[in-house]
Amino acid sequence: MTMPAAFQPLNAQNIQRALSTKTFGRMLHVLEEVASTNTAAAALAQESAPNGTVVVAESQTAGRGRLGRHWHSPSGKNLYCSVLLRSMPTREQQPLWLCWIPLIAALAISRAVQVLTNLKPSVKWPNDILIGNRKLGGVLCESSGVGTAHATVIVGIGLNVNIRRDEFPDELREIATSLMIEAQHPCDRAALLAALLVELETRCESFLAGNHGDILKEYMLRCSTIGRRVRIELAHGEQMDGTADSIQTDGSLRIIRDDRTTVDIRAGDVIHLR
Ligand code: BT5
Repeated sequence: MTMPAAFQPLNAQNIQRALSTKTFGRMLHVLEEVASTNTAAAALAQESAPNGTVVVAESQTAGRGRLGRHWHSPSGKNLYCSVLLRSMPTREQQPLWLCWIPLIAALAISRAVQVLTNLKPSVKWPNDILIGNRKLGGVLCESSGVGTAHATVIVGIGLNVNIRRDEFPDELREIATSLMIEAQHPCDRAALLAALLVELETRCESFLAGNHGDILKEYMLRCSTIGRRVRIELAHGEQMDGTADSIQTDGSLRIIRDDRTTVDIRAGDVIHLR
């Protein structure tokens, strides 16, 4: 008896069979265990790996989020992958590109999930993927050589796929979710990764071709932060409360504070207040 696709270990053949991209995932490294797929992708970048190289692993021993936070990465259940981007806009456009890549990745993930499961995840600014108020996935982008001809960005994606609620550690059980929990059936990770890569590739190409307005529009429609009362946690432990108004063309989040002053946030953690 063959194992249902949803429970099969990841393998390069299954992923590439499902792939409809031009470049992303055509060079593919499938690993059993790795410290972090972002670190593995960075090492490959040093060895001149091509644009669109993907590293995916069954488990991570040191999966990380932003600001060095831990990313829970148990074996055989979820997706942990990194995409190496070498395509860059002009030097002047690079800062804008770097601001938008994590937002574009969050959009691509949400869209791929919707295509495969009919669930409709939202994005929480800047780069969390949510179902309801629970976190389904996250994005960690790391760049190097910015401003030079050798700039690279590694887009790291963690997505909870077939993990059950009782398999989350206590601290995540109430704030995280997975596709299996939400859709009530397991999902084929190879198909999901292939869908995610085509959604990411299309949006990256579109943005690099100058269609910033389309991405902004799509992001605004997906973003559950807009219109919410939020608390922004800035560096150095500072906090700011207000209402999230809109996303600006540079990808920043516009907050209207209670005294009606406006602030554009470029980096920070957002808490959706009830
Ligand atoms: C993120 O960070 O959300 C980015 C996560 C990126 C992970 C991928 S996996 C592949 C690639 N390789 C890596 O090493 N990393 C990337 P942040 O916004 O800082 O959120 C981190 C917080 O999310 C943690 O402090 C926990 O509260 C929560 N968290 C940790 N693991 C989680 C999980 N599996 N599901 C949902 N929430 C989780």
